[in-house]
Amino acid sequence: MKVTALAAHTSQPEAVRAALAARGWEAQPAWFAATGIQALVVLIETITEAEREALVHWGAKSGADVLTGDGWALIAAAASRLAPLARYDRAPPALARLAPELGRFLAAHAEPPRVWAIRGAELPLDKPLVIGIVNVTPDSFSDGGHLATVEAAVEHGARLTAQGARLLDVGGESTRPGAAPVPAAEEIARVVPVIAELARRGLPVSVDTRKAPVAQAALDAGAAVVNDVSGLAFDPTLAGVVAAAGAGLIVMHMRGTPDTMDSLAEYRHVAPEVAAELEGAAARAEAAGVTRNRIVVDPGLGFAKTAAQNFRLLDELATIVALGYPVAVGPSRKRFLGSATGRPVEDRDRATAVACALAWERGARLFRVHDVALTREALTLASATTSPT
Ligand code: PMM
Repeated sequence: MKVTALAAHTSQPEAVRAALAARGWEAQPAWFAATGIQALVVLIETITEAEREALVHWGAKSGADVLTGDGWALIAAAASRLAPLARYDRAPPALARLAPELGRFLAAHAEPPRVWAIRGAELPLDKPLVIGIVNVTPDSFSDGGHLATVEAAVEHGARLTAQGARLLDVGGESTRPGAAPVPAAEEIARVVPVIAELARRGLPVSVDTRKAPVAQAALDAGAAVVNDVSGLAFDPTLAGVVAAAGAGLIVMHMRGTPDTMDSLAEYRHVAPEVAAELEGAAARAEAAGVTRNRIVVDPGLGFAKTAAQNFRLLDELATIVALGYPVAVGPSRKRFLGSATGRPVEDRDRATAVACALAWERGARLFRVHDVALTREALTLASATTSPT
């Protein structure tokens, strides 16, 4: 049985909390009550006919809306009304299979992750966490060839940190559509001197790579995070390297390789399908020993998605957030922003900042961007608007 939360992007709980607080309720019970009455929509798939009948019966009794078809049901109800279905002692026996999945989802909804454990540190997620991009590639789509020397790359990283980046993502292989693969030795030669110097200066670094030998060399040079755009699909030994180092891991969604991904952008409903594939990648990471509190998931905007699919995914980001892992997004300067604004790649930083603010509202907590200062300003405004005071 598979449970997917359909996007419920709304600031309703905060409004309810404020109403209760204004009437004398203390902070904790007010928040608990506010999240309890929030309306959720949950899609349940691969159910039996008996389970479907039991759900319809339960819906009629409990006043929840249940829409069903062959092998699936969609339930719309307040979180507190759904909660009994996640309890073995309260759920109808015919729905016992639903309890563990629904329980995981409701727990993540009530208590989203507040910190991300990386190697040697815990990064708080109560405020937006901006990741600055340091590409040391000759051919990345927006900034390839800009940082031709180690010194230039390190100075760029230091500048992004001064602008508010909490992590610097160093990449040595372009992943733009159709990009040629780079041999591991070449990628290591590009990234390691930059990572070593940034780490020596005490700046937290992540390495953007799909390859275990590159990840290992980067971790040896002082990286604290591995950012894998292939979602552990390219090199099955990568997760083991991350686990052994106790590093943080970003698993991003894509299909195929940069060479083939554009032809694989076929979805019936993009957000639940990306969520399911990301959940599989995170499970592979955990099976290899990466602990749950070290994993961040990223829907991979621009990777194996059309412009329309990227916008749909951005709007339905709460479906990815409902997996219970912190969510990162990387819209920076991408084609789908150009398709909406008509702006060329060198003039997409404002659109990037707006996309990040929209993603924050929908539950994303980490933002991988080129222009840190501009995005940080937009996110400061977004988080000032949505965070409880
Ligand atoms: N995008 C790019 C590269 N790495 N990593 C994550 N986690 N998320 C992304 O969206 C992402 C990424 C491509 O952009 P670039 O060539 O400008 O670095």
